[in-house]
This record gives sequence, C-alpha cells and structure tokens, in this order.
Amino acid sequence: MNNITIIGLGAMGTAVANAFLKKDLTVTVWNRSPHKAQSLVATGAHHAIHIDEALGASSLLLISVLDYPAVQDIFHLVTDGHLDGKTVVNLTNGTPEEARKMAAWVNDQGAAYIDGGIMVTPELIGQPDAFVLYSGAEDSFRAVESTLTILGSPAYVGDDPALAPLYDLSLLSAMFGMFGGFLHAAALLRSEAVPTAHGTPMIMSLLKAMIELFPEIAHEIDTQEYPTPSSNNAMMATALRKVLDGSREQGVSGDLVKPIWQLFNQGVQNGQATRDISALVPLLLTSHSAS
Ligand code: FVH
Repeated sequence: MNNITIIGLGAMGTAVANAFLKKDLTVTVWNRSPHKAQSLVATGAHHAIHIDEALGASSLLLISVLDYPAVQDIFHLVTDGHLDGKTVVNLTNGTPEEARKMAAWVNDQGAAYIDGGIMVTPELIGQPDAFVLYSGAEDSFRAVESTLTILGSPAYVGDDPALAPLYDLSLLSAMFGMFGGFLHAAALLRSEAVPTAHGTPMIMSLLKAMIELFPEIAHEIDTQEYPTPSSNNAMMATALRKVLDGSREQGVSGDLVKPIWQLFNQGVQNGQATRDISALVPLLLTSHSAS
C-alpha cells in the first residue's frame, strides 16, 4: 500500500506521518488546525484542506487525535459515503467500550475498523523497540500489516476491536503504578534531603528483580491456584503499614500507597493472609468482569 492518510497532527500524528514519509509513501495529512501541516508539507506530504479530500486520497486512514470525542468531531465533518471501502486504523487512546462503539459506527459507513494502541513516545516511532497494539477483523489487519510495520512491531491481539485498548490500558496501569511507586520513593528520600539519584540505582535493581517474578504470578492468576510463599500477603500488609507510618513521620503524603495497603489488608481479612499477591486480583474484579 503506497498511499496513506494521517488524520491528526499532534506530536504523535506528526511522528507517524514522518515515519511514512521517510519510507517514500505518498502521505496525505489533515488536522483541525491546518498550520500544523506546514513542516510535513515541506518534507513532501500532501495537505488536504477538507476532511473529505483527505479520505479520498487513500484507502488506508490512520487517526491519531486526543481522544474518541475528537474522532467523533472529525467524523461529523465527513460527507456521507466518503468512508465507504476504507480501512480506518484508529491509534487514538480510549476505552474498550469506546472502541466497540466506534467500530460499529465505522462498519456501518462501509469501512473496516482496526483499533490501535501505540506503546512508545513520538520520538521512538519507527525505532527498533517500538511496538503498536492492534485489534479488529483479522483479514482487514493482515491486508495493511506490512504498511503498519513502518511504525513499529505490530502486536495483533484479536478480532474484537476492544482488545487493543484493553491491553493498552493494562500496560499503562502497570507503567503508572511503577511511576507512582518511584515518585513516593523519591519523596521519602527527599524528606531527609537524600538525593534521589543516590537511591535510584537500588530502586532499579529491586524492581528488575521483582519484574522477573511476573510470569509466575501471571500463571497463578490465570489458574487461580494461589501458593503459600515465604513473602505472603500478611507480611506485605504489615510492611505497607510501615511505609505509611514512616511516610507520615517524614511528612510524606500516603495518598499513593494507602490504596495498595488497603488491598493487601482486605486480602488478609478475606482469608488470603498466607497466599501470594496473585490471590488479590479477584478482589479488584467487579461485576462487569468476565472472571
Ligand atoms: N504523545 C505520547 O507520548 C503518547 C504515546 C502513546 C499514544 N498517545 C496517544 O496518541 C494520541 C495523540 O496524542 P498526541 O501526543 O499527538 O496529542 P497532542 O499533541 O495533544 O495532539 C492532539 C491532536 O488531537 C487533535 N484534536 C484534539 N481535539 C480535537 C477535536 N475536538 N477535533 C479535532 N481534532 C482534535 C489536535 O488538533 P489541533 O488541536 O492541532 O487542532 C491534535 O491534532 C492520544 O490519544 C494519546 O493518548 C500519545
């Protein structure tokens, strides 16, 4: 596929357009604020003034805007029939439910829908470590897969369009949890004017060792067979209580850590005191969940 249309020229859409331009594809771009197309036009992109013109230029349309309401705002500008026969790859961050609704609407317009989740920053688009999640009808995805590889390794996660955002939010949860822990750790160090840089290599070493446990914990979660390890939930609830007590003494807010202590404490109260942390996952699942 040699023609591609990029809709949305924020930091990510611009990086995406640049990646395709570098591979000599014919790239058409559209953005709500037209001035953002200028640098791309200078490097060879075609600038569509109206959204219909952008859709008409290519059968493959990539969308990267702020959120799903922004995608809807753009689709409201499209004249009926202009999406017919197109493949829409929506790289905008959203929820599983938003993706399902968007897929149904796009399919009603006669277009194929693939949802995507970019797992790197704009600077890393097209670099070896870049990967992008995709879900939606597999035949539609396979037809454009080689073109999408230009952005990074494609990780196709299933034909339900909700799956890419589900994986996306899951990965982001893990990342933000780690960042939150690091910020709390830094605040504790700073409470005694210890340079964060002094503690950071130790934090990294500990986290790297803990991350190695994830596959085993994942197996326990999936099989719902929870072992009784040496580091059990009761011990960890007590350790978390000490983190909260020590933080209070040091004048550090416990707001980030308290919900984690509450989860472990709930596990202890619910008969999971001697179990591994895997036994806490069911406590997080609400009635909507599949299991
Ligand atoms: N940047 C990153 O590091 C992350 C990496 C992982 C994926 N995310 C998601 O990518 C989507 C786009 O993010 P972005 O970084 O490009 O965001 P901005 O630079 O803020 O650009 C926003 C674009 O959205 C357009 N836009 C916003 N509201 C509307 C609207 N109502 N109608 C039409 N377009 C709209 C905005 O247009 P303009 O302000 O220039 O006119 C920009 O093109 C996002 O889902 C991230 O979560 C990025």
